[in-house]
Amino acid sequence: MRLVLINPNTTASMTAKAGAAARAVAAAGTEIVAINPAAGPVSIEGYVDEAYAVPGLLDEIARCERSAPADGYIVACFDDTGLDAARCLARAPVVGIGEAAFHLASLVAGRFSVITTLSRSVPALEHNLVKYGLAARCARVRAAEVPVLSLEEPGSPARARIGAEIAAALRDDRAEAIVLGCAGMADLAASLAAEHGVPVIDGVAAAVKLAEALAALGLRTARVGGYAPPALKPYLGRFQHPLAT
Ligand code: 5HY
Repeated sequence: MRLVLINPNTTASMTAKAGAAARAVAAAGTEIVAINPAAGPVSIEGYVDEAYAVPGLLDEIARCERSAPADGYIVACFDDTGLDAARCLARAPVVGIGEAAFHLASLVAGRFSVITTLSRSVPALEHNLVKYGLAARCARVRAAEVPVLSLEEPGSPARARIGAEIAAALRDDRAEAIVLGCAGMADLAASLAAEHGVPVIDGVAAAVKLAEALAALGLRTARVGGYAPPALKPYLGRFQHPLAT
């Protein structure tokens, strides 16, 4: 099976990191292809970055669907940026790393806390938890106050700040598990779990296993209702309809 992981931001080192984290857990017969758009924000921190990342994400999905459709797609941004629109374009299942992580956390703990990067990213994650029906299982969405790209800098204080928030979550939130709220944290899950003695869920790994499961079960996104393919129509200005040939 072939899974395409799309990092919606344009930082290649994050794409490579997410691809490595995906390959580390992929089944023997699963090929992981990790890509990112050439245009768009270098990191997604809040609503405006999210909005400007979506066209690039959808263009990558549409390109894959035209040239080499995947057996599953992974949106490797913890906000699940553009996830619903991506499901309208792809025949195969599309799994967001945020949604995947929340669901797996709910299977191993009664209460979990999320540690994301900046405070401006928190409301979008809280909204997603309500949308996915898991808000009652999440004790709190915390921000370590680390910029997304600081996770790419060797020697940055990011890991220490994430660790401090984990300790606070276990102490103050009664959290029983931790969800890492950024694709750029994918390489930290195992060491943080060992350090803190609780399950620490990385959304990239969670999404790979859920995408494999959906593909193996032959489950594809429903083509009726909200995820029906978009009607062809003119798009004036800089954007082209993703299904226009
Ligand atoms: C992510 N931003 O996973 C999110 C996390 C965040 O560029 N990749 C990003 O901070 O919202």
